[in-house]
Amino acid sequence: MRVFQCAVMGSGGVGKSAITVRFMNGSYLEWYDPTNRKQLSVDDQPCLLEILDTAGIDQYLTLNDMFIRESEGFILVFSLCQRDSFDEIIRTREAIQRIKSPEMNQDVPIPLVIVGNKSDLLDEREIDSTEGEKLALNWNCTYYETSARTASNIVPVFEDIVRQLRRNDLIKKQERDKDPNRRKRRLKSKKCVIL
Ligand SMILES: Nc1nc2c(ncn2[C@@H]2O[C@H](COP(=O)(O)OP(=O)(O)O)[C@@H](O)[C@H]2O)c(=O)[nH]1
Ligand SMILES: [Mg+2]
Repeated sequence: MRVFQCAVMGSGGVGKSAITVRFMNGSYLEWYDPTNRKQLSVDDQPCLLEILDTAGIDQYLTLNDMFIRESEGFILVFSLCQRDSFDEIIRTREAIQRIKSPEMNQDVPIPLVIVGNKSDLLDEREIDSTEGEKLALNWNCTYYETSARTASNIVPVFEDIVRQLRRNDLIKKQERDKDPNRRKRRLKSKKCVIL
């Protein structure tokens, strides 16, 4: 089964762990399996999602770089009640692009979901929905407002990243099939197998 690697990133305190725990075992702020692997079915197809909750190490840039290198998809979380955390995901995306773009086709979008968390704290909002939606439009990705506390909109975030990762697999496969040199190499290697 295809295992998708996905990193949950964002400032400390925005709810990265709370969202991950909510998704992994349906509870709020409780212990969960540290392997962070969950099997789920999206559009009637099963897959394994490996989630890297970048817990408590947000400030160590080199570690973040390593997480970015190892991940295929990204869930960028900010708190709807904290303007700073919204600015932070813009910097995080720049880091992702810097690290990922040399190895990726510029035309292929990096699987990414923007998450505005703590939607239950209505009175404390600092970011309104249109700002998040505008950013998503700009980045050609999706935007969800969630609450790990009430479990609102958590599952759709992870289903969305799986769909994007699948689309990415498909684009990569189509590009490989298009490359004539690769096809030749493949045919050659097939001959070797017969010998
Ligand atoms: N009201 C509310 N509080 C939340 C929510 N998610 C997380 N929190 C609170 O924010 C704190 C930090 O959450 P945590 O998951 O540890 O953030 P992390 O540092 O990004 O992993 C928690 O102690 C919760 O009290 C949410 O959806 N709603
Ligand atoms: Mg955490």
